[in-house]
Amino acid sequence: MELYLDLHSQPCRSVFLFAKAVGIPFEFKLVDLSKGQQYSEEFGKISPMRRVPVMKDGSFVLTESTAILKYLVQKHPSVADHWFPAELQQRARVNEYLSWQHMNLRAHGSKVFLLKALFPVIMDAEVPKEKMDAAGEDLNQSLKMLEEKFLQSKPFIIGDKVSLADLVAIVEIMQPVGVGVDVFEGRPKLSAWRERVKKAIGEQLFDEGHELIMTASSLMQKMQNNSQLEMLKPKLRKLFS
Ligand SMILES: N[C@@H](CCC(=O)N[C@@H](CS)C(=O)NCC(=O)O)C(=O)O
Repeated sequence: MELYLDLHSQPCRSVFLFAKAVGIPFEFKLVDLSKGQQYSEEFGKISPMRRVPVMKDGSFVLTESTAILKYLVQKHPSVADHWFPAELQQRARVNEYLSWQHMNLRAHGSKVFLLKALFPVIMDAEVPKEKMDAAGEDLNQSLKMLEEKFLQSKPFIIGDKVSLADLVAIVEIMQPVGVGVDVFEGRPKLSAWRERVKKAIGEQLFDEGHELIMTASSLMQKMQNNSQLEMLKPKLRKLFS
């Protein structure tokens, strides 16, 4: 199996960490987003969506991180049940979180990240304060929902054990953290949950998966000197306007 990834990307990290944590072997195919490699002819043949992650299992190509995660669970019976429980209502809880996160925690965490990491390079200007404040407020609302609706007083989202829901949540949360927005400050419950998730994945593996994003400021420098950036500018300008 091949996984096309860039570990700056949250959905790529979820697939990478899951495969490694449960011992599914794969070939790591780097698609360097900072170099615009998603627009290469070669990658276009694999996925016309030009987004990562992509999984290639023989001739079967699959996009969308949550679809890939579920495919891996279902393909490998050795994967422990708690990751995506067979029991109807537990599985529904995982699916509930995965459905919610796209337009909420992912959207809001990504916005803060993109504003901090890319806005100044793309727009050649500082981020307007009201824009940053609004993005921060949205992210706070999502984090509040994660704590109050999804986690409540349980160790993990579905109860006593880690699942795909926790994994997908933590990789999104680490995105703003990578650009210096410490969302764990003043949130002891969320911090304790992060430590449990880290332990469940394996601390060394967790840090390996997050190494790039924790030095995301270098991404800005890399992109600044990159001619491919011109291709990305119109898309990002639209996002920021
Ligand atoms: N819903 C997709 C999102 C994939 C996605 O947005 N990937 C981003 C990186 S986080 C990407 O490849 N962006 C490249 C681009 O838009 O040019 C998933 O969960 O896999």
